Amino acid sequence: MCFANPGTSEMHFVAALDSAPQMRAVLCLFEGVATGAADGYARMAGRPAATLLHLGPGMANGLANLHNARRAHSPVVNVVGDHAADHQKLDAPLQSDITALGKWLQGSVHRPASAAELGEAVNAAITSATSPPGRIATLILPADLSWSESNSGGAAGNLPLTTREREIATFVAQGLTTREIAEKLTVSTRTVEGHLYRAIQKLGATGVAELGAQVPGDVDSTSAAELLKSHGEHAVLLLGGPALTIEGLRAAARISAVTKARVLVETFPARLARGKGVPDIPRLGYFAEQAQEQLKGARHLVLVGARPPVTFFAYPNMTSDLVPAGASVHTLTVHALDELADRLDAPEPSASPASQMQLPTGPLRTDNWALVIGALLPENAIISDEANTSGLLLPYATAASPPHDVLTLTGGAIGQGLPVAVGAAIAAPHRPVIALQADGSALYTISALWTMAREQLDITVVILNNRAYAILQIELMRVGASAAGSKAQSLLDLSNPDIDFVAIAEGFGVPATRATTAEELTTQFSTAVAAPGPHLIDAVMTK
Ligand SMILES: Cc1ncc(C[n+]2csc(CCOP(=O)(O)OP(=O)(O)O)c2C)c(N)n1
Ligand SMILES: [Mg+2]
Repeated sequence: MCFANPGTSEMHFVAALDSAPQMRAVLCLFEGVATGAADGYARMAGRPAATLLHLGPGMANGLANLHNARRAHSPVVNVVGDHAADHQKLDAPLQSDITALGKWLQGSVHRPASAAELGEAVNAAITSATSPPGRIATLILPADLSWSESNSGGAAGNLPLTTREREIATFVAQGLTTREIAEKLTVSTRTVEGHLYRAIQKLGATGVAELGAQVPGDVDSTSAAELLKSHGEHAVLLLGGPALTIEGLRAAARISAVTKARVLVETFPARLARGKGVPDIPRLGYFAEQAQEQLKGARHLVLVGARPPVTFFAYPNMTSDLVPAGASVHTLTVHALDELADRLDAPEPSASPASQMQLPTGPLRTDNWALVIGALLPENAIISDEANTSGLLLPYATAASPPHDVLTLTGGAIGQGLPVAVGAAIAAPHRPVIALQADGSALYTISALWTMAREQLDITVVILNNRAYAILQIELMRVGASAAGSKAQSLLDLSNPDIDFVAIAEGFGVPATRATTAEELTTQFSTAVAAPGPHLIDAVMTK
């Protein structure tokens, strides 16, 4: 899978796509759409997509969503063209430091010096991107590599791993035995050994070991069980990343039920399982006061796939570190969670008591639109959630909806929601994707609509149109800035002129309607979800 916005230096790559039938290429009209789509793809498929970006400036346009992808631990392989080696020293107009951009993402940078090194560099980039927990690899390809001969001749050491070989090599590196892997994948141990043999031939044994640089836990399930038995009421389990599957959430709910430990989900998860039958575990609040309240009195904080909590921003007279003073912080690996629940003899959680939402009526407001979505969410949906201030009620509204996945804004760089929806829809073509998208953030990467139309992706976009950067209006008060005048307000207001999302969507080839009441949203959302292809609803909120 390749999300592309190419230029002259990538023309050979573009031309070669027709001889690689196994690679799908999707055109994105802005690099931030390509990189966000690669993030969404990785979150749903669990494997990397490539982006194709035009030198440093192209990559720079895609950086904000690569930053979100990094925070989501999404594996991504950026393929970035560069000038031919001889041309680089001339400081031609597009010349820039691409390596610095790759490093800025705290990822790996691979720059093969000759065509002979190409196979190895590609393999190293994929290996690096997919090393748990997932990172951004940048492969810089000088244009002349495309027109010089490769003498690598497909030597075993240069061949990329197949998905299965990579999966198995990763399990091995994580310490699983051949038998355990065979059971996990429901194949024979001989099959596992065969794949492993070929992976070792390709990567060497050290390469295989490096695949699994696992985040270590500093408590095991035995000591965590002791800790929670005696200090449960003063302990908080903070879940993140790979712990947010149905299995992880169920295990955490079981642990909480027998130990009285509180359980919270990190504020902005990359992918969170939710809905009927999935324990409805609250997320750590965005505002410091909320988070402090949720963590109050905790003497032990057990992190499972999550980072130690900090506030989003610094505020005057407020602490930035959310770990309660004096609390000890422990880390537990995600796969020890089930073990811990079993060790505690914790019974299976009872079915979630939440009941399906009733459809609201009246003018659309921040506090009723989400009930419509909650009541009508289709089976097996994927929600790309960039609803921002309009989304406060969403978790409540969807707790009893059919089981679904929620993808949130992991790195705070807005403009992620529509591109992530594109990637998710491509990774999971049989699942309906619902993009709940605040107006201001939508506009950063609005051209994602065109890719949705061109690829006929099954996405329903609901624009939460409050004609404002509402969060910044709130933040303006919170930072204690003195009474803001009209000039300050004008920077946070999106009216005058009002933005016509219906016209914009239609211009990009996406059928669109406008809803101003809950009844209209109900009808339009049901119709949009039932019909194939993309649709947009401009849900205009009453002030
Ligand atoms: C890349 C990037 N640019 C700017 C910001 C600052 N910022 C945070 S929220 C926001 C406005 C969000 O407005 P909207 O998407 O309409 O959501 P609302 O607050 O109205 O719910 C801005 C500009 C950011 N977080 N990321
Ligand atoms: Mg807004």
